[in-house]
Amino acid sequence: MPVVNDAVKTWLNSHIDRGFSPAALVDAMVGAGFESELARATVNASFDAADAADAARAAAAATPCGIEAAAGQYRYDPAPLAAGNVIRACDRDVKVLMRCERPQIVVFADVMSDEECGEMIERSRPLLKRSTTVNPENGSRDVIPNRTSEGAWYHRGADAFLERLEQRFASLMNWPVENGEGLQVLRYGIGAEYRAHFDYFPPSQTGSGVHIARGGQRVATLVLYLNDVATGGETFFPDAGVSVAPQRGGAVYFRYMNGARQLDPLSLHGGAPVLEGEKWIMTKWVREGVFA
Ligand code: PD2
Ligand code: ZN
Repeated sequence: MPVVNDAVKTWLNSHIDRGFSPAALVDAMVGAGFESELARATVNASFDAADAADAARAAAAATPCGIEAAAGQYRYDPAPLAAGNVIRACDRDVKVLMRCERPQIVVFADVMSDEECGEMIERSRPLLKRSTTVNPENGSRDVIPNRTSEGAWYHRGADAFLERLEQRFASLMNWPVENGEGLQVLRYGIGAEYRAHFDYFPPSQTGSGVHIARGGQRVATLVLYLNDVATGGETFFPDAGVSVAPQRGGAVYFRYMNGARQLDPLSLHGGAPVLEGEKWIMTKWVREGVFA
């Protein structure tokens, strides 16, 4: 007598997806030698599981902000990034130094040249203003002690130099350039930090709505390091036990929303206090839809 193993379940799921009826699948299993009660129970259980998955997908699609997954419930579907140890990103070969699967983190070297990093720093120096964060209640941008950097924002495609960088980052992340927010450059002096936070807009916070309305939820972040930091300033993921040291021209990518619009609580991260020297970074946040 055959047994119900993973291969049988996979076969059942694929036939349910293709529209076969429960009766037809029970008949097929009985024809293959399964006992009829077992066949009926197995087919019913597979239909129940498929219905539950459909309902979860529909709920996620109907939820404007996505769904913050409970610990251990986030499903790690494949990130859009290319495989391999070197990724051709438009006009540049980028080295992959580290990949972490849970949460999804990739560390890169050689994303930007020394000259490009220097240019971004010099352009930004006169524009810096104290950084803000999104107010959880009303969505306004407030100065708070958790984030003590200074920053400058750039409109997407503001000039040819920025456009070229944006094309490269879009190619590296394999995500449309139109879904990217404008670049933001940040400077951290000694002691400055960005305490642990999420880059996605938490669905439970009313202030998230106004931000989601423009391009949908954030799905991933690319943090580019514009200088070497003598001590401190790491990008850390406290619940994953991962810490990335800034290296000029390198970057860290992390992805926190999957295709079912679940949000990954393991993507909690921060910028550690700078202990010596200063830290310059540039961030590219990307949305699920076009950010206009
Ligand atoms: O400063 C950092 O390393 C950092 C890391 C992750 C900054 C941010 N996120 C951010 O500005 O969101
Ligand atoms: Zn962040």
